[in-house]
Amino acid sequence: MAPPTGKRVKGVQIFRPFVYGTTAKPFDENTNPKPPGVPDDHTHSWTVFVKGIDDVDITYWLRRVQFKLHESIPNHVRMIEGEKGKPFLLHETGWGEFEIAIKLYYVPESAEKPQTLYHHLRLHPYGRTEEEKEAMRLNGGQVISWAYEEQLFNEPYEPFYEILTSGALPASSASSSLSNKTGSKSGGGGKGKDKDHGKQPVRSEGGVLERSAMIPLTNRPGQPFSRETEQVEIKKLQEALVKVEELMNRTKEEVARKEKRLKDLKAEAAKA
Ligand code: SLL
Repeated sequence: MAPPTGKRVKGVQIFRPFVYGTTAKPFDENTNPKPPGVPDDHTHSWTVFVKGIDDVDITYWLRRVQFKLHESIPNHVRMIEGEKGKPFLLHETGWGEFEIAIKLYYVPESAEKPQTLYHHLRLHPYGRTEEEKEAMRLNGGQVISWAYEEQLFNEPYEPFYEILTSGALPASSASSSLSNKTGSKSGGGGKGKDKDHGKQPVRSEGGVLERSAMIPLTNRPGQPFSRETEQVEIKKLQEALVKVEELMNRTKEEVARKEKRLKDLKAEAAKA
């Protein structure tokens, strides 16, 4: 970790979205033939990754990623160095599921300590219903287990703030009517803002641009994290809330009925 330089930008929190997870595919003579040298007991090829939403570059804040695999795998601790514009990924083959420790190493300017995420490698779809299982399948029988996450940088050092917020867009495109304010979360008291230097990143075709903190507007195959998904989730939560309220009301009525019955019984007992 490099010594921090400059001052922290007070009251500012900057978040950068990213996706991590695994994609697995069973070996199959036609669709996914087993490469030579792969042990007989291996049933799947799989990939674990960390990448930007819509594949935007994230190497300007994330320098390297360490994937710690199951100890049965030769060389089970793997370090992947960031290459600009490319996802951090690792291809493997195997037979079993296990938990992968994903350790994120930030760029030295951030002066941030590494952080570890845990992700379960899924080779087989799971779910309570066939529908849920099917939702984990992508074209060609791939099993996906992906998660959306936001990396939060709280009061970044000035030089890192510059790195985080510069270069998102060519200045000329900043005036488009499609422009959309970059994602930001305010710090305590609500005074902080991620202004991205006043640039207004433009979202095109529901996609996002390099260094932006925006989420795509719509889903596409292989890109399930979007405002659209968010709206669907919000709707589900609202519907669930209505159900919970219904249930609560019914329970309250039931309690009231029982209390009345108890009172009646007591009154009867007192008379007798
Ligand atoms: C299980 N607890 O029993 C887990 C362990 C280990 C998976 C899974 C080995 C690959 C290799 C492999 O797939 N290990 O030898 O390269 O399901």
